Amino acid sequence: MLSLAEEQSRFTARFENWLQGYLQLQSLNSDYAANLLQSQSYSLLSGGKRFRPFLAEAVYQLFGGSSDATRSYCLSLEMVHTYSLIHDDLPCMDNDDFRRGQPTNHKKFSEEIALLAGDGLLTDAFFLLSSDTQLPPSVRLQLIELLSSRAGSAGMVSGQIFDMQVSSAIDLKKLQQIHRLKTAHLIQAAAVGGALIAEATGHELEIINNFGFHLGMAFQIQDDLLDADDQDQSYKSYLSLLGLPGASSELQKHSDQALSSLAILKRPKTSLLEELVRYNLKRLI
Ligand code: GRG
Repeated sequence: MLSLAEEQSRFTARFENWLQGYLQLQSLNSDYAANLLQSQSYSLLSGGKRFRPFLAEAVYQLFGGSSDATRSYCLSLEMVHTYSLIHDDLPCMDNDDFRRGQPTNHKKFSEEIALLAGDGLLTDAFFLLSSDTQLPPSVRLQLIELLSSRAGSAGMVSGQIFDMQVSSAIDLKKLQQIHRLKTAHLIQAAAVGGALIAEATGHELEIINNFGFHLGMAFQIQDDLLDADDQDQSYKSYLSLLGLPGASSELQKHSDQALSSLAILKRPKTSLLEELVRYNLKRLI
């Protein structure tokens, strides 16, 4: 059995290959503005961890999947994630100059191009999914429903609005809602999507949905702990509301609940996902 690091590096090589192939195909389309593709490629290829695609693939494999069937879903997840980061960095949102140690998309290109790069990525993600003839039409439809509901108005977008509106008087309930919508929703969609592609049962989907929620919340709390020095975020984090012991205990609680969900599944190959939960507890980026 391979370790998590080996599985991750194998998957990342496959994913980068899928992404290069996808971008190359787009470059052949003379209707695709060259600077738009350049700006999208810049953000898609700027060193993301590929956490959501890897999670989708790991869940797919847990339920016996072994082909390249997750390709379009993994690409779509990363495209939606990348759009959200590009738009989040814009001057009208967080107004950030750097992401992943490099100039943000609007700094490198322009505000107009960054805005449109995000619009294109979001829309193209659903074109890619809907036109993937490797997947049965019913699975494609379920994936589109899942991803659009998690990323849409009553999902990540409202999460962003609640985040913009909070004041220093924020309470834990509001912070949990923001984290659930902004972060856990997409991570949950990655996990459930992998199970849908592997055609898991309704009961299994429910358990994976629960697993994805707790992993997503744990991922965000860890992000808060890693961002402890970020002055802009200082009052809207688990750290400021609960202190280090409280935030660490919430992180552990969600991680334990994610692990308990896996245990309920009674599947033989849960160890990769268990390792992923433990990796999040220790990650440094
Ligand atoms: C603009 C509609 C809209 C939404 C933006 C996702 C989001 C909402 C904003 C990004 C800022 C942020 C801190 C979101 C929380 C989710 C999160 C931890 C994102 C970073 O994900 P990683 O660590 O990023 O997977 P990499 O760089 O590895 O891809």
